[in-house]
Amino acid sequence: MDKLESFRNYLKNCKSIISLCGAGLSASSGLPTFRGSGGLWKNYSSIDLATPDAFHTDAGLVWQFYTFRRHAALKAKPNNGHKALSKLSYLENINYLTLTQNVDNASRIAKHNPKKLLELHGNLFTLSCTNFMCTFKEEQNYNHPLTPALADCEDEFSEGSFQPVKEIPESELPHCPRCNTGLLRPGVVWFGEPLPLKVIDKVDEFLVKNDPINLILVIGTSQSVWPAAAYIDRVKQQGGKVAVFNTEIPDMETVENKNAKGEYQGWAFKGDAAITLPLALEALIGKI
Ligand code: BJW
Repeated sequence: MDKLESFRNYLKNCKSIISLCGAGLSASSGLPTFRGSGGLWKNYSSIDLATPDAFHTDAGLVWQFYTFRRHAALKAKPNNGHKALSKLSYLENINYLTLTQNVDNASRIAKHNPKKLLELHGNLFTLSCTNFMCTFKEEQNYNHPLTPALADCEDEFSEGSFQPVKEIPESELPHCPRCNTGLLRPGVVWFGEPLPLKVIDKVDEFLVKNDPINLILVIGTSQSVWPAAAYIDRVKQQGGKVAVFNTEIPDMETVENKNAKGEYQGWAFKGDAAITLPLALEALIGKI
């Protein structure tokens, strides 16, 4: 039996499915990934800029990075991978949940069922106040630029070529409209910060209530960030199988390990998730 047929056969008997999504899902919508050649912005590493340290050291630099990201996300259109998951999220005969590490809003714009979408690393369009005494949080703010000093950060993604960034004094960065003193920050989860407790609790609740989860779709993620990547093992521990959708699958044989009878125990679909995912799910969701 070929791989796609084997996957589709397994899929049709699944009662509970989780997807774990990463930056690769939005790559064909024109949004850069974090790691590899796609992970540079004006010669800075995207990973180094997504940290509390970077924000404390140079909030102006980090705000320029996030202004670029917000603008790119506002321009981007969801691709067929987002649309496939959106369709999956409305099927009534499957217990389903999407865990996305992406902060770009693309799943929401693809009209994903909001009750079945958890944003593990927050959202680019959420703003919160950094003043310890202030609880201001705005869930969705699409203004661009947020202050006049942040205009002109929206130039195209520049891979490797150095383009200097401006120095912006703190007084010209977004400030809290409630306390008027605190600097605003993007409502995303940086390294060393805890994931939102409410979100972690909802994932746990789903995993316990729907044990065993039959399948986890691992889509466009390097699986290098914790605790997100740990959900893959958690599903495996419950006896569930793994299907990976990625342009790079270095350990193809490990993912696609077969049992003694030669039957697939997991699947690796190498290629653009915007193409491979809708195709793999077609029997459930129809054509996109
Ligand atoms: C395609 C494609 C196409 C391309 N189709 N595919 C040592 C061991 C274990 C853990 C740790 C450790 N040291 C530190 C930690 C914890 C740390 C961590 O995981 N570090 C690792 C790097 C080791 N984790 C944390 O700090 C987390 N918090 C935490 O643990 O808190 C504990 C705590 C508890 C209580 C109090 C205090 C603390 C937080 C992690 C937050 C991650 N944040 C970021 C930035 C978010 C904001 C923003 O977007 O700016 O999240 S970092 C970045 O990585 C971003 C992403 O969501 C995340 C994952 O990246 P992703 O999505 O996988 O992207 P890439 O680029 O890595 O991969 C893209 C993939 O797509 C590639 O595989 C391509 O091949 C593929 N691809 N085109 C299909 N068309």
